[in-house]
Amino acid sequence: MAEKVLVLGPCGQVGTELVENLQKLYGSQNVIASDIRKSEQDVFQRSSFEILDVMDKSRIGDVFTKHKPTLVYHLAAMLSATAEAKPKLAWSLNMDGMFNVFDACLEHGVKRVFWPSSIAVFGPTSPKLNTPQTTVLEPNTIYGISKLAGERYCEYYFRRYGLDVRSIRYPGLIGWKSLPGGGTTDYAVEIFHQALDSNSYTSFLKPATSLPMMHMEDAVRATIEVTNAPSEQIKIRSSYNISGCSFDPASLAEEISKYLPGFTMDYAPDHRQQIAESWPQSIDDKEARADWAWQPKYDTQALVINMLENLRRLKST
Ligand code: AKB
Repeated sequence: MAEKVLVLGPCGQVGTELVENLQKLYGSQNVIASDIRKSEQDVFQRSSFEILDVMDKSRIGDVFTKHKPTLVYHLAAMLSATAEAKPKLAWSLNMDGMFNVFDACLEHGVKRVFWPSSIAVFGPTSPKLNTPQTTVLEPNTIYGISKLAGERYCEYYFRRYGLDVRSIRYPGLIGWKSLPGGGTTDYAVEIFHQALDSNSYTSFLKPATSLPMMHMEDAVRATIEVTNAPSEQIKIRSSYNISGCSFDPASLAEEISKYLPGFTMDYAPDHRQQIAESWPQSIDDKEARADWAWQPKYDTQALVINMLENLRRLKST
């Protein structure tokens, strides 16, 4: 039977590129996008679109009844920086949204669902370098706490109800097709836009704040690969560490200035600095590599070249 894929919350940074890839894989007619409002981007004009708030359980039921999905990607969530400004709302959206979607999967016979976790599950007491899959998890942001609770629920729903949940811990994601919103790692996307617009950027993180990062192409491929791997290969039922590259604002600026001579960077750290300092600097992803053959393609240099080339082309048309 052909897959019918429902993507909840796709109008953000990951969803835009994920939907495009799912359309290529399954056909646009077999992908349904749903979000609280419709984006004008071309990708969302090619598939059915449902206006849907994941907090509205009965509307989720209606959409499942109408489209009969066989596979669900649940992306709707509030990211780290926005969540700190609205902790109660962030908790409700991130947790209740997840319960509503997982319960709808059980009620409507959907066997497989993808749910994104984040490096935010790690906290100040986790090892900073090559942070292992299994280690101390004491996040101190509401976003991280909701992601950690979510991971425990992924494992619980699998063991208790047999729902085949697939999940990865996203690092900071960097792509040229969409903009991030409300995250701590957003500087690493903004910098490319500003570099091309004004040859300068003011970073909201300090120069030596190293964080795990990944090109969006790798992140979307990882998302599809972990979701489509044979069930018996998925040995971790909470969420997999995945690693792309790691850099800090100063070294990213140095790499950019190789291609944009004269590029200047200054620093005005804000509340996001504290969040960044609670996270790892690099990630050990050997379990993902061993279990479902995960392999990133982009290192920092390839990522910078790809971002500048594509954004330059987009900005000149
Ligand atoms: C954020 O900065 O909140 C996200 C994340 C690392 O999960 N990009």
